[in-house]
Amino acid sequence: MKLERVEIIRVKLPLVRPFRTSFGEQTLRDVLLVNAYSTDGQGWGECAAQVDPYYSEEFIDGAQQMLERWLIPLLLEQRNLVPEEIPELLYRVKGHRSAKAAIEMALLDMHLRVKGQSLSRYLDGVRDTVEVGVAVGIADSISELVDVVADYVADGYTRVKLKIEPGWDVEPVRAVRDRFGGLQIQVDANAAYRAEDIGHLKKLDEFGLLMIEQPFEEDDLATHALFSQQVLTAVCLDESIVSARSAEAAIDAGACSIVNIKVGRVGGLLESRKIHDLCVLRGVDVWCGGMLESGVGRAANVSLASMSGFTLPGDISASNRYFVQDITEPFELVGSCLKVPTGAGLGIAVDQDLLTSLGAVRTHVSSH
Ligand code: OSB
Ligand code: MG
Repeated sequence: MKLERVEIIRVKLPLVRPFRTSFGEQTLRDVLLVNAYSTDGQGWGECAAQVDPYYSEEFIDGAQQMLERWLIPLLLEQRNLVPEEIPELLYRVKGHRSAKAAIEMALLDMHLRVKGQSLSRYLDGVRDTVEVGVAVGIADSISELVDVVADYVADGYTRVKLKIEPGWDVEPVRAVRDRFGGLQIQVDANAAYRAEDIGHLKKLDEFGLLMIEQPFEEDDLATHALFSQQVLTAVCLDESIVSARSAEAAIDAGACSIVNIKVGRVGGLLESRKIHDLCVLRGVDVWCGGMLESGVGRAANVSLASMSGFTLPGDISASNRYFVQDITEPFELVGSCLKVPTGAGLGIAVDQDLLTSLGAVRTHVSSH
């Protein structure tokens, strides 16, 4: 195919509940969609970058610049664009993985729609529903946290991820553990701890958690490895894993026994597949992380999580956990699962009228 033009769409979706992590609070999702047109057809992608560069060095306005000035022009130049070759074509640009992932997603969606194949089938997915959980932000009080978790349990979620930070860890986890006996619980620190906190974090062992996600800084494999030796709970890496190569280094270093795969963080669905395959080979469990995506990115996540190695519930909750109204058909909880889209490509349709009524801002990028 020959890429002809790309529309970048920005729209703000308020979150139904503020989401607080160790790096700050978010009250809305600033969505960046990529709507790509080629000689063959059309495809959608979503950029996972956040408003502020607090989770990673990327930020959503920077990702848009990157797409407009470098990534899309580079792809517009190609006479014959093959989706599998996109990572290599974009390799010249350093980093900016979430921006790269967004355009790759749109071109894969386009390619698969033309072929009439679902993304799940393309990725050799083995499930038609995927187990999901819900990420619960830091609350103002323990009783408020317990109430929020109770709402999610009532909705059908059987796994929660509690965000932790120094001063908000052992006691909130104890309260949720005490109140919800059978609930699967894991925690995520978003790199908020330091090596001297190892002794304190080991207290989490008494709660039978599924895992502790990214306690230390993203480039600190050594402290994660040291911690992994001392703690009984499985250690999972999120921010530290940006490619199949960095996943291999982390596994070799003994820094984790579980890997969180996020399409944006690792630069796309194709790199995600590589990490999945590596982890299956190395006997490391993987699960699909989330970045508060709209239905577009959520469709990609659910499809990715249908692959065989995704053995733990993903941070891929139902649309109504995030938004009053999603911009695609909503993803709904069935038991504690979401259905994998079966339509061609991402298998979703974007509600263009809704985008317009929400005040979406559109920017066109083409070669002339
Ligand atoms: O660390 O997993 C994270 C959201 C934004 C940035 C980082 C993270 C998250 C989440 C959200 O935990 C999970 C979701 O999308 O439901
Ligand atoms: Mg995380």
